[in-house]
Amino acid sequence: MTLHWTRLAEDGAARAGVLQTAHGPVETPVFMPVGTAGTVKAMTADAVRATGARMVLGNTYHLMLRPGAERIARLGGLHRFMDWQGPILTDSGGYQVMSLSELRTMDADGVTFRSHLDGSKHRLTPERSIEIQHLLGADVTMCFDECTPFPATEEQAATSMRLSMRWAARSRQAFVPREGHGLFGIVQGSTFPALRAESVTALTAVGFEGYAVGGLAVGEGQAAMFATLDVTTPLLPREAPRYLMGVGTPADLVGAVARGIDMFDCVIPTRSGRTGRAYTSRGVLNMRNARHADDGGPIDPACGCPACARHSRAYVHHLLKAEEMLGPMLLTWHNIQYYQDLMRGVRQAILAGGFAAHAAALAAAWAPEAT
Ligand code: PRF
Ligand code: ZN
Repeated sequence: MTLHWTRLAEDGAARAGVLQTAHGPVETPVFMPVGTAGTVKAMTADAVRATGARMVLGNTYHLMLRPGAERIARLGGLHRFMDWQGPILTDSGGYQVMSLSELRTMDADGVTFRSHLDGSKHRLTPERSIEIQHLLGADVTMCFDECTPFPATEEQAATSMRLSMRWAARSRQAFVPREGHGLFGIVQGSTFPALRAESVTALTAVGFEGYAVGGLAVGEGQAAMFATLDVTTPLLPREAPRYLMGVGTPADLVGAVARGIDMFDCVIPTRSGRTGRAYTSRGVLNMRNARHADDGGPIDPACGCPACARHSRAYVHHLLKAEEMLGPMLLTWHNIQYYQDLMRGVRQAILAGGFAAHAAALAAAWAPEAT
């Protein structure tokens, strides 16, 4: 195999391991900050690394439209372009085409769409998506798929999943193996156990370096997401890393690790940082709330990020009210720091054989109304 994941420990269904990539090792379970357009929004690459993050996500869809994949390749690839020397996973574009582009037309071969930026016409096929991800220099490349909208009938979900399975086989054909680089398949099938099982069978017959669970966190709710994981992850190869795409809140992450997931990405910590929300060991805070205006204490006393180590809640609250750029910057840093600290704690608990107790302690400290 070209990309290797070593399983170090299992604790119930939870696993701890190390993914060896061309740009270094990544300890799992891992949370990957989202760097959609060649930046983890509001953070420098050095700041992202300082939180402990070792791997970030980039997006085929955004980068092909602006500044263009061939241009990034000419400039030395995405790592050099954004000065991120750690591993990069790129999403394949299908999900973003469906959620962002205009005037989409899908056929068996691929999808034609208009850019949400300037209305220009573009086409993505499995072959072109994989080519773009090569041009970007992705360490982990994702198969081109369709994220089945929710809700879907079982028939709609079956048709959509089977299309994604044909595209997965074409993605595998188009992928050029290189040491430290790998291709992940994406399981679809909505919330239907039989379809999830069929999807796993189709993907494992082709063979991938890792397996993602797609089509979740699209409105089905946490209970249905966990129920779908319960019938999906036990079918996946034990030796390969598993990635839950676009998830989630801290409670989602811990619950998914408990169900055998190793990798995550989500815009929640970055996006909510820009809107004034802080994730903490005691729950979520709205830093725009007036009750922080005179509070000289830190956002989270348990956090060592610059926002918490050097500034008060009152200062961060003021920055947000004054619409100063530093407000979203500090809160994004804090949230990414919280997610990295959360995952480090989870990894250590799995390695020590105490994951269940650790997860229960985390959940008990997350108050619905944090203070
Ligand atoms: N497929 C791809 N990217 C994704 C998803 C998916 O199903 C999701 C679903 N939550 C997020 N990102 N390719
Ligand atoms: Zn902090």
